[in-house]
Amino acid sequence: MNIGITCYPVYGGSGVVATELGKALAKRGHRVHFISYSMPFRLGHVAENISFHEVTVNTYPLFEYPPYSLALTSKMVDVVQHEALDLLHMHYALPHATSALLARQILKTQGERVPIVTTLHGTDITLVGQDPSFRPVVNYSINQSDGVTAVSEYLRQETQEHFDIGCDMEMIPNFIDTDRFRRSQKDHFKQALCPDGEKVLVHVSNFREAKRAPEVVDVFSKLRAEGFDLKLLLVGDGPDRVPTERLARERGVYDDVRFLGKQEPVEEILAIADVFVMPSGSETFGLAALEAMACGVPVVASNIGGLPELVVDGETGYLCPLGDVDAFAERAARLLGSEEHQSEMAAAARRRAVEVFDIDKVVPRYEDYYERVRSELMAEA
Ligand code: GMT
Repeated sequence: MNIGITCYPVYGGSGVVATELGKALAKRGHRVHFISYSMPFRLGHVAENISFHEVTVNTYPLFEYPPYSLALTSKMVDVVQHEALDLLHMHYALPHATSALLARQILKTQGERVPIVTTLHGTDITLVGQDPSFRPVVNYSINQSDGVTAVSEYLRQETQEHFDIGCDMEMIPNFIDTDRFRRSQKDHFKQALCPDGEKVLVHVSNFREAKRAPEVVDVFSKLRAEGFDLKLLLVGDGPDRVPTERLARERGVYDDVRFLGKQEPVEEILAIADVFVMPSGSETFGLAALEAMACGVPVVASNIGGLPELVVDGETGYLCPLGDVDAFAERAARLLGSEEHQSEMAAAARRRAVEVFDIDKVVPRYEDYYERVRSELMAEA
């Protein structure tokens, strides 16, 4: 199949998922065309079967807000026509699905019909999409897409609850390359960061408010106060990084906390982790937690959103009430305090990642869905 993919190229889990999906589809023999304002950061270099079509928006004195979504539509029309695309797959409803719908209308006037699949990821439904300034557009874009998928059952239900949905939605979970994300020996790294064999707590996020990163420092401080020899590695960057640093100083644990910033080979850091902490207040799926699980790291997470679909409480990690720092510290202590318990949960976490979320199991579900959407359209025509 010849597939166009649009996503946010530089930030967020939706861009990561879209890019990894495109790469996997290309490996499986499809031709994949990324259409966006810059090269998706996870793409690396353009490989066989993959092309990148850059959307440029010309400025003009009248345009206080240059209309990116319209330039995106024009580029989609161009790529569909010149590359003979069979389907457009939009990641994140705003504005991608809306731009694609307009492209579909324009192409229709020229006798062409391109199916549009929209994948809902998170804040396009739970936050931004519910803002009155966007809600009618998101509602319309979901209902008018030829196919709609959501990355968790939770997100599917949230969409149904908060929008007027008159179409079916398919749940296709996010996935992980379990060959890349696996436990590997990183003894030098471990030795450099933990010279006295300390255990390692890890948190990976974009340090936005919803991630509640300062709570990770509180959990860490409690564990230190209980006598655990421990280091904390914080990966990523964002608005809450400075407050998190400040809190680490206030709690007197700053010397044992490493702020590593944005790191691409995150699996190398996860290779030395003992427990992954995710105290998020909002998470439709929690891709970072899946990356940890694939690397055999038990996850202690908030019992919210799509996280219970990922973390099996008491088996692959623990789920705690939102904001309950004591509960987070107590569950982490259970793991850190027993090698046997930790390694059982680590193995169960890896097993769940492989059995349920492996890329080779999930990507065919997208292929099947594309086929279904296309054949339904053909049947209608
Ligand atoms: O809002 C974000 O943090 C970014 C957002 C995105 O769409 O780029 O992430 C969402 O999508 C990810 C990939 O499907 C999920 O793993 C995240 O849980 C989800 N984030 C939230 O729901 C806050």
